[in-house]
Amino acid sequence: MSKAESKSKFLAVFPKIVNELQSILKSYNMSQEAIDWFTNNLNYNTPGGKLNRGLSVVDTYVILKNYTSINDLSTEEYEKVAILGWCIELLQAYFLVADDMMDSSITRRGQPCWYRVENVNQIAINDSFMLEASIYVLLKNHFRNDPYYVDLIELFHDITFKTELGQLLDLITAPEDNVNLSNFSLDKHSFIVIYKTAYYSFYLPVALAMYMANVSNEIDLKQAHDILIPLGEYFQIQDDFLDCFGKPEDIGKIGTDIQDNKCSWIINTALTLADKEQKQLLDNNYGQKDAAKEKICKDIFQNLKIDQIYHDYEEKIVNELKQKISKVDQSRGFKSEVLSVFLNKIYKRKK
Ligand code: GPP
Ligand code: MG
Ligand code: MG
Ligand code: MG
Repeated sequence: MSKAESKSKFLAVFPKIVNELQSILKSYNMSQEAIDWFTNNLNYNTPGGKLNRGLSVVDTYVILKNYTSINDLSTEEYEKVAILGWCIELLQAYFLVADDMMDSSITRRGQPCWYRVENVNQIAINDSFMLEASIYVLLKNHFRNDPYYVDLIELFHDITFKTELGQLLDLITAPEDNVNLSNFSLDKHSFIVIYKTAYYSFYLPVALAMYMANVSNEIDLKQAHDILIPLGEYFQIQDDFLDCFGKPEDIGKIGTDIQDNKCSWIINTALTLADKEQKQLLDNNYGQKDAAKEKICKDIFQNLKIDQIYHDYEEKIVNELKQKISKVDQSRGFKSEVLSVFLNKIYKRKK
């Protein structure tokens, strides 16, 4: 099955999920207006992205079950694993609706951020909570009778908490009113991105599929974790790179990291290379809501050849990850292919 086909098969499950969630509101006698609002929230914020995380749950499950393709799954089995995939997409939707408010972002996935849509505004806060709560409704409806039900719930709770810790660090390291680049470091950056991105984007999809495929020995979960966390760190470094050097039409969003005073990989790398004069310029221009000042920072990044350093970093980390993947112990049923598929999906990504 081609990539496009597996994406459309996955997308075809989403309207069923929307129906299922709508029926709960109906059973509470919610007004049609409330049902419509919730439906819009779900449709606007959940399916419009790359769906990498959700699709990875399905792909990982297929590999762990030794199936040759998605077509080997029965309809019920496919829907069940796809629902688990959609649960991550709902988690992601919840994070992004909230993150865009916190980051004062303008666009997401090529459309205005939800809080900027007419009449939404601060209601987006409650909408983000409802996206999160929907995860547990779906888990209860579809997994309550499975022996790993509690594992799934605990995993979602644990990873959500870790992501919120990462978001906290991200925000308090980038206060809007107090730009102080000496607060930043590459070590701090690494810590932030592991918590805010790597856990939910990389470890979570694989761990979910492992529970459902019953390949969830603690040793195997740790093997997956120990490769997926550095892989997720690499992914967020790509996100930081694309925020500054990517094209909005490719990435579907307008970069805000420089104006938002973010402790990104770009500024941290630049600070390790800048001379006194460049450091002074960065101090005076980074982290301010001013396009001309943003441009001065970007010019310094160009002069320091940050793009070349990024490409070198990418080759180095990918080789290290390949080495690690080649050493995975597959004797209990875990498969290193799960990890190499992930790596191939993100290598040299432009969006
Ligand atoms: C994205 O980082 C961070 C998250 C999606 C985690 C948000 C967590 C919450 C608890 C709300 P980012 O701001 O760099 O992403 P983007 O560049 O896509 O806005
Ligand atoms: Mg953010
Ligand atoms: Mg953001
Ligand atoms: Mg970013």
